[in-house]
Amino acid sequence: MTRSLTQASDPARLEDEYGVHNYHPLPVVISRGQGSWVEDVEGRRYFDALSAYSALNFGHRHPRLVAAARRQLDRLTLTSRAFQNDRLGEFCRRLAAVCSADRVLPMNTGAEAVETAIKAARKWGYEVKGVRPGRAKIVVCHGNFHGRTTTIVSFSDDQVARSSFGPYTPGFESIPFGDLSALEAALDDDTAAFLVEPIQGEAGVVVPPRGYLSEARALCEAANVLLVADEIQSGLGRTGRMFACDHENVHPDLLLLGKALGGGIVPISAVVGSDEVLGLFKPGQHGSTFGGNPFACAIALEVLNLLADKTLERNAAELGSRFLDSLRTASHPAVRAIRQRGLWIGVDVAAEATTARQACERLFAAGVLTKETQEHTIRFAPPLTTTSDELDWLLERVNLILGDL
Ligand code: PXG
Repeated sequence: MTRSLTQASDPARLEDEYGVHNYHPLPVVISRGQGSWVEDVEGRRYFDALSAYSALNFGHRHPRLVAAARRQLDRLTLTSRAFQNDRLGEFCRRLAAVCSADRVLPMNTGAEAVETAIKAARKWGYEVKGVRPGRAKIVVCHGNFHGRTTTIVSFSDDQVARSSFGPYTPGFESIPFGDLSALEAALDDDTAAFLVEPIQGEAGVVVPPRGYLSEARALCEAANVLLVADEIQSGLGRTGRMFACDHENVHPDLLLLGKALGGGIVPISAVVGSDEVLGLFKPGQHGSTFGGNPFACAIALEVLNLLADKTLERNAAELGSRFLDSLRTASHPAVRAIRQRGLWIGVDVAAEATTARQACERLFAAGVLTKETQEHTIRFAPPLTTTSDELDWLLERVNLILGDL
């Protein structure tokens, strides 16, 4: 066999040899997916307990999403924004209604939605609030994860994500997450926005103290500062409510969505907000070749249809509490802490017992795919479509492995 033929039959080696090593994946090569399950190239089945960090909230290849994609493939896929298309308006109308907002600005990736919100907030700061030219400040939180562009890593405190990528974009002040006095002290006449994840995902599913979001909302209002909620990972049913902000009845000025909005089929993100802020953009001031394309909009519309009757939210809330109860009851000695909101669970393992990476490798060997976040947190985010029987199957394996660490 020639060298190139050997390589062509080994996708893991091809990725290793020709791809860039900016990830450290588990050693599994997935070739099929359906619902909560995936299959590797050798035919082994695994439960997908990560759901592409919430991008697969509806599982793999949900039949209604695949059907919506097929219908749209047969009609129209891309126009650019040089012309209008017959799906974008309806998508904006429906998403604005779901978010009780006026306008929707569609982009593609989560990082682009965050960048868009930064631009929108600064523009509002200068043109509406009256921030001094060139002085707009955005307050963010320690432990944040908002994406990987040069501006976004500028206000990350994760050294792996940021070092060697300077010079860094100025205009951000970072304060402790969950600390209202720090927030109050940071808000001033030059502050355009407070950008926050209502629950910090990459930090380890960190849930702020009760009342934090509603108090933050009040502080922002008092200081004439926009509250920008990054719900790219927490939104669209994941936490047992449509948005994580709903747990405190908080309505942000700008809401950022991504991941699950594309139904696990396409990247589509959005900035959703008021006319006062998003109405400031004029032609030429922002855009994206693929943003608002009819293919992605058609799928996102079906995503909103899937969420409309709240069954999936309720399922996430119910199965999530069962997940928590099961782990609490088992009381594994190697488990230090469990944080849960809906089907989003962070489990801290004791440093002397194992690392989260090793625990994920053990789970993988038992047929459960998930991924560590930080050194000692295992993050579980099963699809919101997970059935009761599937959850039992999953919990049996998870308890077995956690009990054995
Ligand atoms: N905001 C939040 C809260 C996120 O979790 C982003 C923004 C950025 O989204 P995009 O679509 O630009 O990746 C995220 C992303 C990864 C990775 O592989 C990203 C996330 C979680 C885990 C891994 O870069 N979240």
